[in-house]
Amino acid sequence: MEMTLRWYGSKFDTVTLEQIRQIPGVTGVITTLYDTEPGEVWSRERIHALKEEVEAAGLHISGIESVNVHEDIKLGKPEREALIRNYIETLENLGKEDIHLVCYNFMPVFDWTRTELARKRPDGSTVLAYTQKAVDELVPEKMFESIAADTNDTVMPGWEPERMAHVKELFAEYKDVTEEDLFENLKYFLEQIMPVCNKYDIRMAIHPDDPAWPVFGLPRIITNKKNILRMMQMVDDVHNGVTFCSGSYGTNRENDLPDMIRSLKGRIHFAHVRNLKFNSDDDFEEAAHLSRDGSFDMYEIMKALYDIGFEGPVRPDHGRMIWGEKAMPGYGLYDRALGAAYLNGLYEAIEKSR
Ligand code: DNO
Repeated sequence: MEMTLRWYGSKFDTVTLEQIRQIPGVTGVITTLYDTEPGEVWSRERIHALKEEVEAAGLHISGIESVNVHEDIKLGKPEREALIRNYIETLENLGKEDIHLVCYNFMPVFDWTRTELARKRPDGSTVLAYTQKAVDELVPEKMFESIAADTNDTVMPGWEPERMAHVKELFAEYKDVTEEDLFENLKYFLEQIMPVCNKYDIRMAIHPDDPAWPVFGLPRIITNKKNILRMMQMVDDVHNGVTFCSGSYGTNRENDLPDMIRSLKGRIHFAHVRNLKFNSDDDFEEAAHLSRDGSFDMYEIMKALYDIGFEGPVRPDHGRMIWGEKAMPGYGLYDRALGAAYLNGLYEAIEKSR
């Protein structure tokens, strides 16, 4: 496996490539063209420029997170035809630039959902947190306002203002969309893009829904073992794969994370490894990566990845905000660097004990 860090590009990230280069064992970044809109074609020139910038810093692009999927594709509207053609063109341009991993998600309207971006932990750090109660009491538009107030002047992925401007209309459009419809629309999308993925060997890695249950009455399907296996089977191609995100699948305590990893052998193309601390079944906060700071056994998660022969990129995920850092919540340098070092340590120990 290759240790990587997510990087939003020099215009958007408070963390620099030079800093990432100095984290022991980190050789690649997971990045994106953060200022593109879903549905837009990524030009080969822009991809090439991004690649050169990353390589000039002594790193390389290990994958893209994300090429976002336009809502009309998720909704299965007639407009999807042109939008899927654009998506294919983007994949083609990525393939030509020798990029072979694309993370995306199929969550309606919202990407990940948290109710607090700066909950204070006993050690004085702040973290992202979620309580079902807060969601139940909120109207979706208000959710955006409370998120926007806490972002340290950064644009949070999945919560871009342009996206939020259309929240109300989107909710109306999803009114009659069922989980079955969403599965159908995902299948349609995947079938259309598989030929280009095969041609350029691009591994698509769907990110789970976070939290792993429906929020605000919107359907959500990438939530558990049964559904993800269904998705793998419905388009049975190795390029139709998974981003295994422990922090997202782990929100549902019925998900047995090491077991899920083992059942997805060969289809996990990318891993986000982080820990959560549960205060009750529907109140959790993001902990340090260390097992004993949270509720997951990180050793078992890393061991399962090792056991299935996972060779793709892994990244520490959301970190706590520590040591006075001001950055995009979850995406500062310090705690993610600690996370990378810890995961590398676990990995070395697992490898040597085999
Ligand atoms: C949150 C991330 C997600 C993820 C997308 C992938 O920090 O885990 O925004 O990148 O869902 O498309």
